[in-house]
Amino acid sequence: MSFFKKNRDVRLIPVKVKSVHTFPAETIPDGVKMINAQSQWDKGNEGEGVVVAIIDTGIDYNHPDLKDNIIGGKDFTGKGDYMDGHGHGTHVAGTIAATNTGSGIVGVAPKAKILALKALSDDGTGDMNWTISAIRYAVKQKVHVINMSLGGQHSYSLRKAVQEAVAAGITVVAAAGNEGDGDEATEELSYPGAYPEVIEVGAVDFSGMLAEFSNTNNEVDILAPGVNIFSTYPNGKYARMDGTSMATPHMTGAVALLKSIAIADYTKGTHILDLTVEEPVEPPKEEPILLPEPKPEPEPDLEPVPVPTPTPELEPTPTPPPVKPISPLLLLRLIWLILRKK
Ligand SMILES: [Ca+2]
Ligand SMILES: [Ca+2]
Ligand SMILES: [Ca+2]
Repeated sequence: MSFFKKNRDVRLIPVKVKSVHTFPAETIPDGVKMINAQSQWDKGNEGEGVVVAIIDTGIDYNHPDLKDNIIGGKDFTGKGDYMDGHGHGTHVAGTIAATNTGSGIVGVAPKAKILALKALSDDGTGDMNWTISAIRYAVKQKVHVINMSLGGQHSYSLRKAVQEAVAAGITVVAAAGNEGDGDEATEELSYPGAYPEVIEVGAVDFSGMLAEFSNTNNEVDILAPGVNIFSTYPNGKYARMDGTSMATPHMTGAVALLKSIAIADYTKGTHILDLTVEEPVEPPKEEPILLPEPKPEPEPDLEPVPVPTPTPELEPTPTPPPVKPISPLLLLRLIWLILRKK
């Protein structure tokens, strides 16, 4: 692709900086309002105990609205420091976990902690290997969620790293990409977003309309606000930006809130598994019970034929078949319901 620099094969999902602001009084951004994050805060859940790795251009770790939530970081680009010299990673971080301490903005999960992994240079491009190394590092650090507002072409090693993260129990959230043509019937694919293992996030505006730039494909799982998003920006500033990059951290913050509930329950250790059904379940009426075909008894003196094992190491990953006809808008409604309702 011609817009890739030299042999840089990953890039952030391009964004438009629409305006830059100095410090506001504590503000809940419209996107955070739209997904009803407040409904979780009201129940005392602000993402406590959850660690989110943000693989991006780094983060301004001195930003007053972020510094208390950044527990560390690592540079994979050779810069030697995970400071954000671009602005993209800092903006993403604010949507996830800007602190609620009386000024600036509030992120979706204002008590979640951030691990800042710089895998894109200050010009917004990066080697695929930097991203893969960052994913592996996040797995070693046992983070709970990974946010990747970046994308590129399919790479077997990238998918393998994502699969390792998912196998380790980490939720991976990635941007759909901004190559959309405004037509939901045509596919635009960016990776890791389009891998079935990740939660792929497209962008809507504040009225819930799909953003024209948002990639569409059968692996998109959810739509979140990604137009005119207000968040943190380097040097203690704030900016409005557009992109599926901005939608993705709304979902990541929501995942952090949901994981926080699970972690709290687990840590307390007082929950007893109880599958009691309060309402008596109507027994099925005349429906015959369908039993699986009984397996034929194997001949005792025949060696079982070994099932040939697939060799995934050698095969390029095939394009996943379209299996999910569920409308992304329906899914957005679902996450709204989860966050809004008790
Ligand atoms: Ca704040
Ligand atoms: Ca399309
Ligand atoms: Ca997906």
